[in-house]
Amino acid sequence: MRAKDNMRTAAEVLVDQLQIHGVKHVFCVPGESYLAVLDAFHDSDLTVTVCRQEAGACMMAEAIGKVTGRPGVCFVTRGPGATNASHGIHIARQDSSPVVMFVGQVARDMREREAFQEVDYGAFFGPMTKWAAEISDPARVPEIVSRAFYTAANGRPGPVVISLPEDMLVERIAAADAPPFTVVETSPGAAEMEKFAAMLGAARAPIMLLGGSRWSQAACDNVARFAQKYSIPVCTTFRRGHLFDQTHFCYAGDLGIGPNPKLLARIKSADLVIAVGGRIGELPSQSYTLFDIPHPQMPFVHVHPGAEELGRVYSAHLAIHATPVAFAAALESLKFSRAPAGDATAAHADYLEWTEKPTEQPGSVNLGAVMVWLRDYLPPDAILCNGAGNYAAWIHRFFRFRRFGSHVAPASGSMGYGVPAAVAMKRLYPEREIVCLAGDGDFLMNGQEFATAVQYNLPFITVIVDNGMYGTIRMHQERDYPGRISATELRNPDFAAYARAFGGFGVSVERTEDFPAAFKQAQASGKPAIVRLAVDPEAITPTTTISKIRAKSLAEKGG
Ligand SMILES: Cc1ncc(C[n+]2csc(CCOP(=O)(O)OP(=O)(O)O)c2C)c(N)n1
Ligand SMILES: [Mg+2]
Repeated sequence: MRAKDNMRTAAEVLVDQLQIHGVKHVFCVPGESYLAVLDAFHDSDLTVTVCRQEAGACMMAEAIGKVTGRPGVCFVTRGPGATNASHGIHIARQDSSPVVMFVGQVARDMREREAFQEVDYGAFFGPMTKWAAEISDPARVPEIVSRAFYTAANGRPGPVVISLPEDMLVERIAAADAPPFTVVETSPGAAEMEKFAAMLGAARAPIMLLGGSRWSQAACDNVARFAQKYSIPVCTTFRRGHLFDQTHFCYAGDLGIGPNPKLLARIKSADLVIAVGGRIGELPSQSYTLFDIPHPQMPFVHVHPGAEELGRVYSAHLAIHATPVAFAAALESLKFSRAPAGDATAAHADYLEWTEKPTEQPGSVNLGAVMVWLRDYLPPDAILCNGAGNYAAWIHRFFRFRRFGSHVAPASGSMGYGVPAAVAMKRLYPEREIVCLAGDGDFLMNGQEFATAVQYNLPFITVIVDNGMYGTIRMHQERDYPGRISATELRNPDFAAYARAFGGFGVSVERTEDFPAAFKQAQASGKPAIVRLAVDPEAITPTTTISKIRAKSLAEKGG
């Protein structure tokens, strides 16, 4: 409880700083190492979500960071809590999402003895975070929390970990609060934009690649207007499909896993590539094969908010150190001596041809048909959350994202993300339709957060694509070691009964034509729901089957 003498505990100062920095939600698994913070939550205006495992809590914070651009916040206990949470920290790192994670720590007078659950967080998290620090002086709580927020949100965003010795948290101090942190935009210079205009004006087959973070709906709209004006094809990189309205005539497709071969051909023959926001990592670069390293073979513009990222892999013909928000705003006033001209219509036609109709699939459930139904049925502001697994290929291929922040999924390819992300999205946007898609393997990595959804009455629907295996790995296995199935089969629980046991709604679907009614039933239940889809294990991608992959591999190996 707060004292009346103007003195606050360090924990109270900390919780006050969070509110000053605009934090509304915190996600946590409690621990005795930060009881004083839990107590300070009690009198605060923060909305606290108590989770079932720290990875879930950290992924929830990451999802908030991803869609708002402001640090998502979680609290976890020392040793086991922090190491559990590292899964979410890795996602924040790879996805360039702002997260501030606070970790309980042993008392200062016990440090370095390997006291109960003691971990050196600087050493453990150091390479995965933008900053990892400990607050040993309670008077410095405002300073260090302020820096944590600036660091996580600005430049290339990422995770920050702050550890809190438990005896430090209960010290009473008279400390002045820090002012709210600000999101700092890095704007492109006039000279760079002039050069960009000259390069674009000279191009006859330009293409834009959108990715990364530091976007907003307004920035996405600016890019769409610009692309429309000059008919420039725009594609999105892995798990960033929400950066461009996929029904727009300039949308050229998804540059992720298993992209449209015509999109790859278009990029290879482009006479100008404009990469905005993303790092052009392993997936967008198609395992670093699409563009020559270090100097891309075609004129290449790289716009990125982190100075350290420019030139890290690609030495672009023009590197622009700017946030996507600032770059997109600057597009509006671009002047050309020769107007650019691209062929967006042809690019979009290729996209439509690739995605319009579901492909034929073995078995009685066609996941492509389910995705096509969902894309027509869900409102444009619905949010899809998912983790990793081959099932996601059907999302990328057949769903059509319309708005910024409508796809919340890990570019890091991390399993177990969908349910925590959906919990966070329903907490943040109770009025929006939230759908989680999960593989059977993927779901059970953090499926226990379904209990969190029930606890807080968060009615989102989880569609579990149940093929009885870790399908992605089985696919790779059949390619490399045909017929030698090893550690990829799964015996699953009754997922509909699982939902009911937690107090949610559950239904199992065996045929494509039964999916719409089941989905609507799940919606009507008003509860967190699971719709389990029985998918034939043969249906491993939208375009091939397990048997075909095996046969091809055996033929190649002469077996
Ligand atoms: C946390 C984590 N562990 C392991 C992997 C490796 N992995 C990638 S996909 C996959 C299998 C996914 O299985 P499932 O969720 O059932 O989806 P499916 O591929 O069967 O559609 C595995 C094990 C990963 N990406 N993330
Ligand atoms: Mg599976």
